Amino acid sequence: MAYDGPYSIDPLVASFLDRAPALFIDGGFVASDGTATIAVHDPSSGKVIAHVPDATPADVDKAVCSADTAFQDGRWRHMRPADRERILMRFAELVVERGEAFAQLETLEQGKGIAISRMFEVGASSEWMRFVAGMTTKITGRTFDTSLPGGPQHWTTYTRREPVGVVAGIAPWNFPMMIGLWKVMPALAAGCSVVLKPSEVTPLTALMLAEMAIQAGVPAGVFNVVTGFGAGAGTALTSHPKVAKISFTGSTATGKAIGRSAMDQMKRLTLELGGKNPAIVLKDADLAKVIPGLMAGGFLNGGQVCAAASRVYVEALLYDDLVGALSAAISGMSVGAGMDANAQVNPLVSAAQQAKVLSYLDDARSQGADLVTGAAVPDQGYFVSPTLVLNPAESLKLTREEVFGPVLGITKVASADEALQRANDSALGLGASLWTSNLDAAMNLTQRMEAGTIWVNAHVFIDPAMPFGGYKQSGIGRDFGVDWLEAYTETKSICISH
Ligand code: TXE
Repeated sequence: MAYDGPYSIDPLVASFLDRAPALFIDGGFVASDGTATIAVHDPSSGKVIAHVPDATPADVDKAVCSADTAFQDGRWRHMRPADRERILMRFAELVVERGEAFAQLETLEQGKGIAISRMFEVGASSEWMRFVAGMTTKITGRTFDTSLPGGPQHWTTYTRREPVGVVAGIAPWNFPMMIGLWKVMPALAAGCSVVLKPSEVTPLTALMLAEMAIQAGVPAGVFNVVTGFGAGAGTALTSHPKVAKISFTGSTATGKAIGRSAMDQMKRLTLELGGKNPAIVLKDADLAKVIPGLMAGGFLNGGQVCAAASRVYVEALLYDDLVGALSAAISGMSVGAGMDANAQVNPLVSAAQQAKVLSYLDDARSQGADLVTGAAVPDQGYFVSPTLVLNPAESLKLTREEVFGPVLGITKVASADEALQRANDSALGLGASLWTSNLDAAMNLTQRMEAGTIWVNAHVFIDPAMPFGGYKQSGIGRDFGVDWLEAYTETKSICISH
């Protein structure tokens, strides 16, 4: 449908929306088998900007079979690694060349600030893409001596790493493009085929990405996209017998459900789930670093970040200064649509997410919690004002559950030990930060904090070289790092007697 919003948009975005996005199967856009569609909304206005198909089980089967055929005939995995690497590098270049269109499309469907879309969804994504593309030529096994009868001179034994097969990538709506690429790129680098299902809330950039991959030279069938709801298309995809591996990012509840069903067919699994991420501020911390660090850590993308800071434990000496500075910062933020480059507070992704976040705040208010609300937000669109909750009681839902919105709890503690004990008292363990200028404290506490990533004097920074994933119920497995492709390959031992 034609875009009729208030912003002047890139012609590539306009023509993409005009074309009525369809499923992407076997190298091109195809109509769904069924007639049901899903409306995509602009979160700043609530207006519908596109419709995508709600894929049927038959559509999903078609996509998986296309991926499986491509895997079985070897059109991708048997290609010379140097050629695959070049194609994936070209894919990254095309994403950069179309960067403005990708950034705008992401902002239009997700709501985040256009500068954040440019910086993360395009800029950071392209760095991840190149990092992974380079791994295509560096997949290695090992040789080793065994103690089998006759001695090692009569045996040659080694391992090969082979692509696992068809990968189902299930992506969430907070960073749809970047997280989608975190599923697609390692799968492709390893030689797998992939079917990506973006969130029903933000399905558009995944479809544009698939088009770019084909233009870059990825063969038809190797990268497919199905759009649809989790309960329908998502379940059909993750339970499909021809899917060998699932890579999922999303809520802990859905991750657990997918994990249970994956076990029936022993599918390989990477789960990156929710966080309730603490930030410990010691009395010797430098507030000039803490304030901007927690503003970014807590409010980037409206707090819709799995590693976002959500529980701050601050030693008493700094409590008043910290609360004062953060209160002033949130009240002075400018508010507006993501397409408005000057707006610092942008809408949340959906009416449902807005209602969910507001319900946590209503619960806190009804229990007498002390709330500091930031800049006023408009009624139209899915806005929530950045909010501090001072010394939230343990009984509040927002103290223990992932809110996934612009809400930061700040608790005064008597000591570093109390902060550590409270920080670790969670079923989740994705990220955590420590703010201090005391090296001994940093060395001691980083070893005792329970999370997959610990930042010191920073929060929420991630990098392709740095493994990322969760302790406890925040997930299984790690993304990124030099071992990333292990999760997309099987180890085969070869044992030759001679
Ligand atoms: O998540 P889901 P939703 C949290 C956040 C949010 C809540 C719900 O708190 O409010 O989760 O959001 C697909 N089989 N996070 O409902 O259900 C779904 O279509 C296969 C945190 O969007 O986890 C989407 O593509 N797939 C999180 C993806 O899973 C299924 C980021 C994520 O949806 C499925 C997003 C099923 N049975 C939300 N059910 C983070 N920590 O990064 C759903 N899906």
